[in-house]
Amino acid sequence: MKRTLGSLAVLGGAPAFDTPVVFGRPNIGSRKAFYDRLDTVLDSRWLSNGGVLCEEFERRVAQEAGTPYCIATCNATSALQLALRARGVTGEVIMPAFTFAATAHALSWIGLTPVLCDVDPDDGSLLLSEAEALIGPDTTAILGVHIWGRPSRLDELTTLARRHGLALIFDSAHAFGCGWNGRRIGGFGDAEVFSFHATKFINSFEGGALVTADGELARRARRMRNFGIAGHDDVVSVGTNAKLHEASAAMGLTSLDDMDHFVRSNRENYRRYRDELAGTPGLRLLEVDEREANNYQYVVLDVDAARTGLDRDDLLAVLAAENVFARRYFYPGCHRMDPYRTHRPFPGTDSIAARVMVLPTGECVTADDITAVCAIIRFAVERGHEVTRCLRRAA
Ligand code: T4K
Repeated sequence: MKRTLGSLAVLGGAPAFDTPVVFGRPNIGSRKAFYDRLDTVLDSRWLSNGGVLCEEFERRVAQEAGTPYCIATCNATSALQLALRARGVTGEVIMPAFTFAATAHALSWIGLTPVLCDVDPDDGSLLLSEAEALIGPDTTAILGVHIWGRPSRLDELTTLARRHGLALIFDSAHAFGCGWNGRRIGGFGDAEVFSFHATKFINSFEGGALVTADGELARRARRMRNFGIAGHDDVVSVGTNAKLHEASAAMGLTSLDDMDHFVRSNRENYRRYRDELAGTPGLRLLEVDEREANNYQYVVLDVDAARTGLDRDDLLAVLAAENVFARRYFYPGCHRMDPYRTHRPFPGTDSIAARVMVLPTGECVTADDITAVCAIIRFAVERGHEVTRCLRRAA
């Protein structure tokens, strides 16, 4: 328990945790189920190229997402590119500046131009009026992002895209298992893309999936995933290698087996953080709208430095010294990254990117860990101005 400023590890005290408490530690699921699946794969000597586990994974992802078609891929970045290519997107694509670099990279890497749009500083969702103003003669698509699994103004974006005849793709990397108004994320727009990277709610080590209700788009994307080959050796389109191999599918299936348990434990962690931090001035845990279903993979803490006296980065440093590794998700916004730098102002993105952090959660984080982490956060924030002064003096 921290009772004096000097007891904070960042100011010379002993760290609260011997073993690091880390954001992004994957949930693993049943090792036995995983090893059994791997044995099946090895016995079959069919390791990739649309193996039985990959096909089973696709069926189960489609079922969870409530979509008729699923194409599993080696990661979400490739799945985004397949979706864009298969939908025939060209020229400019409007996307939020507040996202991981992969959203913009997916576009640039295949010769599309990301047109960055500012976001609502409260929840990180695309600013609709600005998005509409950015539509020009070369715009062919909008790429929405369900940041932290929070549905991205789905109804409004659907209307906007329809009104302007634009394709609508969703980067749903964070949003597997999430929903909006009784519908699963996965069934919106022309296509949606999930990530199954190790840090995601469901993981296949690395992996992704494109889901869609458009059979023709799905057929094209499936072909492009495998070098544009139709049948055995007939190359009928450009393509890439974006296949999900069987070991990854084995992990993805094992992770899916425990999906309900992962949501429950994530939700318990979220509620514990919320209760522990409730009433601390200047701190706000991002809430889930009652129209949403969420996987609770991201516990997002918003730090209002004007009220706490301690800004987000200093709070991160305080926690890191205690062996608690929270993360800035996402910083600094694509508009401040070298490949996408622009001189237009992005006040919403700048604001939220400076304020939020994601806290450690998942099955590796215990209830006692959360109680202890929150005690450190409360103490540091209650003495925020003094902590800041000490940190500046020490620098
Ligand atoms: N769109 C959005 C909105 C995304 O956030 C992402 C990816 C994509 C698209 C593209 O999806 P993929 O193509 O990756 O499927 C990670 C991931 O590599 C990336 O998938 C993810 N988003 C991005 C936000 O984060 P880093 O740079 O944060 O990873 P790293 O190594 O710093 O790890 C983060 C935390 O997780 C650390 O605290 C360590 C912990 N960790 C990580 C791994 C990999 C573990 O404990 N175990 C692990 O195995 O990139």
